[in-house]
Amino acid sequence: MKKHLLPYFCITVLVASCSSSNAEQIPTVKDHFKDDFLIGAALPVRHVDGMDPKADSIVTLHFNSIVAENCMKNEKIQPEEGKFFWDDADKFVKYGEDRDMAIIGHALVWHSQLAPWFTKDAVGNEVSPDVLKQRMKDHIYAVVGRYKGKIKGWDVVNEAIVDDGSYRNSPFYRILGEDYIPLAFQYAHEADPDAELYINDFSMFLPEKREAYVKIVNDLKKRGIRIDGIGMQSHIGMDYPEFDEYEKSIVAFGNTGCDVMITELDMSALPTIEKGADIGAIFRMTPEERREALKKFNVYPDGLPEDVSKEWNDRMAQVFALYKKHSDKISRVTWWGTTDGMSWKNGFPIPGRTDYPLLFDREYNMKPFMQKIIENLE
Ligand code: 9MR
Repeated sequence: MKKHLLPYFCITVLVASCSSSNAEQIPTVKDHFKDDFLIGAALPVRHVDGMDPKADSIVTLHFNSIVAENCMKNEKIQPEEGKFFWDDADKFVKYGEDRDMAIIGHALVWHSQLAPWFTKDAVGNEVSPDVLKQRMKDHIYAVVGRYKGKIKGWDVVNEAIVDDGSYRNSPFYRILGEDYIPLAFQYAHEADPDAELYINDFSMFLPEKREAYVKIVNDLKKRGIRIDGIGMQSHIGMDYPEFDEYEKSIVAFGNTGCDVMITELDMSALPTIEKGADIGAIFRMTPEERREALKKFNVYPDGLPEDVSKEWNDRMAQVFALYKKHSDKISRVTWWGTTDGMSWKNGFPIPGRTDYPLLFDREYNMKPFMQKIIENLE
């Protein structure tokens, strides 16, 4: 850490571990960007349960938006037909309400973490279009309805398009075709007419995905169906995306009239194995391949070397300069987690890696690039 940043770091830790009463006296990330965009974090259940008090202090101090990392996903919230598990989602929403945060719901219609019963009949065949429509409607009405007026916006459809720009061959697409997207948005709007509604995906910097989403969004708008935001997940790496492609997507999405949201930001400091965020990649390797890959690609198990840390921080500073440049289009920047130790990236695409992708390190220190930004040293 640079010497001139040390006093700030000490104050942050002090304030973060005390009451929030002196929080206004130091620069915070959310205050720094208050005229630009919301600053969010994805929260796991253990955070909301109070099992990580230091992370709790950080989130309370520096963030003004939260999103449910897992607890609102289909398999968690309706594991069996008609049997809902609300405890974790209720606690998550209360956490955000208590702190007056913009609460984001994630995700209503997604092929992954989908309860096995949802698209199947009693003997395991895919259900008819009418049955799936009814199940989608019931699910969305129940979940969105329960938190009506409390959730600012929902990721309604997640990861609908694959890298070549075509529709993902998900059960939703197989059974209902392209119509499943407008239907999901329609049901969500009916369930809470005031909630914002978003479409969300990874690798949004790819020209093929850019084009596909601009078309989907324009089609929805032409049909008079509400859509407020396009979520660019932004699970990025040291060697991707190229900034000009990333910027082209921000501009193209902004030009649809929707808000652009950076919804799941993290940047792996490790060699890239898999550019997307398709969790299935983990299971495509045999245990032997995984062991080999771990040896080869888990390159900083004991800490990030100074030069790599500098490179990571320099690149993140550029990423935030890009967001700032387009703050007229970007309404929220959400990190997919708080501290490096709790990131999903430690397990993707090989379990057992030690990665450094988030805004705070394993000792709860803010990364230097952001300290410089909020202290106006950049
Ligand atoms: O961070 C989430 C991780 O804890 C889960 O195991 C994983 C399962 O699919 O989902 C992660 O979050 C994903 C998000 O919901 C959608 N975009 C990709 C994210 C990273 O996989």
